[in-house]
Amino acid sequence: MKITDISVFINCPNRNFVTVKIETDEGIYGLGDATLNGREMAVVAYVKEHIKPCLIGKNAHKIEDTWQYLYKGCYWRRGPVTMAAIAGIDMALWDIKGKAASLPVYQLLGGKSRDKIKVYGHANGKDIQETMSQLQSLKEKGYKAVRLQCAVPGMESTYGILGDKKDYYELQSSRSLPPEQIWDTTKYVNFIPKLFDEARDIFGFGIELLHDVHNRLTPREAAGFAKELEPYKLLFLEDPVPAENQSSYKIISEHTTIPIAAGETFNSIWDTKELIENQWIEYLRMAATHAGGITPMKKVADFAAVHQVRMAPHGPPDISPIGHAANAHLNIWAPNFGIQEFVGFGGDDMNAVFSHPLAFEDGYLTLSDKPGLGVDFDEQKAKEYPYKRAYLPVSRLGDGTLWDW
Ligand code: GCO
Ligand code: MG
Repeated sequence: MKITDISVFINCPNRNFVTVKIETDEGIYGLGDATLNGREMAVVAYVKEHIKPCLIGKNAHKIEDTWQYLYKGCYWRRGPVTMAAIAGIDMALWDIKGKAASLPVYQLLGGKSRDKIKVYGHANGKDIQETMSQLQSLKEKGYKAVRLQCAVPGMESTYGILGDKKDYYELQSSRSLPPEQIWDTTKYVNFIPKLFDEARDIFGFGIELLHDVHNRLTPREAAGFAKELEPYKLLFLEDPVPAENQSSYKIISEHTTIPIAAGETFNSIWDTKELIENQWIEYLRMAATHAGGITPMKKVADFAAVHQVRMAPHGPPDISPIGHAANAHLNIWAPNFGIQEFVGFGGDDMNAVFSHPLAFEDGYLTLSDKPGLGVDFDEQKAKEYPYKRAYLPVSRLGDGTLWDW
């Protein structure tokens, strides 16, 4: 089966998504997600200018060889732009292979290790009370696990609550350039334990709770913060510090028993090496869209399993339904799956453009048996939602110093 064409689409049905379509001489096509929030156009150019010409006429069944060719063959390995571009191609090739075999992708990975995928939702309030009422309504919807974020009193602005568009807290600035927000570590670390204290008081310990620090602490600040959160028995504390220096996590894990998660921005197995080999984390947040697709994620999951690290893929609204489907096939297969982040699918516009094989039921996602990834993309409808330049906010300290995100 030969690759005859590769197209790249960039559309904004609520969020910007980069979609890759590979066509073959047997009439089967495959779809992949190559979305890189805030840097979408770089990936579009990478696929169009540097990947497409090399793959036309190549054998669509050679997924591993194509992955190695794009990763090792170009000399410049790794990096989020490269790996999102490779992910788009890799997912589309798995989609094609599944359709050709009339099997869902998870069957090609080795079959099901579970019937359904446990997920966690998000409660993001402007104060503790609002966060508690969001937690209540997620619990009523069936969620068994919820991430709690809350605006910090006295901070001029903060991440973790609804943005001006009201549909997701980190949504792009309406001015189309990155908005700037002020960060204050002291106020944050003094406040968040109160949020969890209140949640356990009201809801008890029958629901799993999580929290995301978004890399804003130093290792020792994070260790102290994590220790303070221990009584509230979190499922995990995410990204307490940046992971470029992996041994920062040694300091944290030596001081606390709270399970730690990291990895949503990792794009290579090498980013995980020390964290996993030293068992400094309990959960790995890598997702197929930013890690080069399904081919490397299978290897990452197996490597993590050797060290009792479980998979908890990144599942934000800035991954398209195709990326969510790729994660779902990996999740239903991976023996060491832990939990999937899931904040719902972005409303009518997104659902008009993408169809997907997932359904939310009582705190779990189910995955249909459609061949391939089980997704589709309406190219005509997508034209109604042109790309909109959009960025995440940038953080600064009160004195103007640029801070971690
Ligand atoms: C998460 C992530 C998101 C990211 C976003 C950036 O845990 O879901 O941290 O909140 O900030 O996906 O593109
Ligand atoms: Mg995160």
